[in-house]
Amino acid sequence: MQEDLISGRIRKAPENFLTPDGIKTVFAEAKQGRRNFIRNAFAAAAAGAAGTAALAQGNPVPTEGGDPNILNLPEHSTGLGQGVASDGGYGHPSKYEANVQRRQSPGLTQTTQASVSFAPLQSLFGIITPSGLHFERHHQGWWDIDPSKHRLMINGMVKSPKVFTMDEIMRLPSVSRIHFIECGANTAVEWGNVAVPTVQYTHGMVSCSEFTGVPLITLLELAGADLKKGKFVLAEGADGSSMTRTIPMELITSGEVIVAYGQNGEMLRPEQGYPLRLVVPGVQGVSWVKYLRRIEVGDMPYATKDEAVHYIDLLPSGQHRQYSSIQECKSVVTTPSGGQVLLDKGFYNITGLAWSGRGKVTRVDVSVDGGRNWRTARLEGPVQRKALTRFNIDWVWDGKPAIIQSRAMDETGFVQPTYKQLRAVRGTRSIYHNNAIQSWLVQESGEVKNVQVS
Ligand SMILES: Nc1nc2c(c(=O)[nH]1)N[C@H]1C(S)=C(S)[C@@H](COP(=O)(O)O)O[C@H]1N2
Ligand SMILES: [Mo]
Repeated sequence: MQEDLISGRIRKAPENFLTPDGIKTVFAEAKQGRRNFIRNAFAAAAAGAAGTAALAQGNPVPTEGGDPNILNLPEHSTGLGQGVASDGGYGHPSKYEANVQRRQSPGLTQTTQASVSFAPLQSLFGIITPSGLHFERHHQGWWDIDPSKHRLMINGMVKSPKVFTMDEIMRLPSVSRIHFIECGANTAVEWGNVAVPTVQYTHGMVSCSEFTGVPLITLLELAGADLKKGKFVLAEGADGSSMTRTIPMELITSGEVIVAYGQNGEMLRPEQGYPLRLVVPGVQGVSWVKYLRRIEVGDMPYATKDEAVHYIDLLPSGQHRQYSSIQECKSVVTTPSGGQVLLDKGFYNITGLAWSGRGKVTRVDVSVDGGRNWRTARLEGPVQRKALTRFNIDWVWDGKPAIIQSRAMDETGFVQPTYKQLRAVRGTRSIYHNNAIQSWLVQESGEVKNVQVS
């Protein structure tokens, strides 16, 4: 847990580049309310061995009070660097970024074969999730399927049922689009109360990629699907979970649903459904069937296990709501966020992510006083439909406790609800579709905590 908190520290602040021991010291100092650690650390280094070394090299600049890291020429400025492909022909992140990992949640039952990992949102920039950090949700484990043997069958209400090979699919006209995918259970553990410490675990079941593939409508037309009577399709995966989901035909005829093989410029990762997955923009993750092997055209919803008894919402009336699959407008501040530490008073860039399953995010407001006052954040463009949208806003921290929140709006006029508003409609016993406003408490020590404001 301690390690998780450390990995969630403020990016771009100097402590992010300290050794794990150094980070622990900063953490302890912040707890005691002392925030001058960095200055002390530099002073100590300058007065110590590093300072003397600089003088011994005949460096004319006095090092007293100076920073040896700028005064001394490091080995990488004087020696020969590594040659190409010495990393094995496929590049990896810097070893100094080893803490940036997808992780299992401390808020969920730990099993021997974990089925969920969370993306480290606190460490990511912009809107694209690096493929190796994409969250994972496997109902029956993941596979690395041989693409030469993978097939996609189109059957049901079609003139000529078809079986496609990967080669056949990849010859067809393709599109590339940036979309978010969010598991319907993202933020589920917060329904009752604050449950986990960091944004990785509260919101890390959302990711965003550029997907490349063939619009499903193209394949349906090739098979001569009956687009008048065919009101729904069933999508089926090739893994042992027999993942099956009903998709309404309107989403497909609009051209939005893609049979994707590409992710962020390369083939899908095995964890994301290599070699073929369904991309259903705006709809909860479970409908994005991985290892896609069959599409059946039908005239009514299929009521499969994954939609009749799973992925349903228990309402306060005791009734279950089915097929509530659109991911409504939502946002979260990723820095400062739970587990991070502000090292001193002064300027900070508050940054976060917003998204809506109904189209474009049009506005994000940010509060630093628990929702009493709001300022409108800057959206980093171009804002795309059904994609993560990055927002930023300036903030000068006065060193007093602050509660940071973000509230997103989308092009339908929907405003992200408070917990009070959400619970009034949904109660507290749901699992799925929690899009309430998230609050982070910045304490006087600079430590940031997950809290709920009703
Ligand atoms: N074939 C198959 N497709 C699947 C799943 C699965 O277990 N098997 N999990 C679903 C769920 S619940 C989610 S949230 C997303 C997760 O996608 P990811 O692992 O690429 O993040 O895939 C969906 N598609
Ligand atoms: Mo999911």
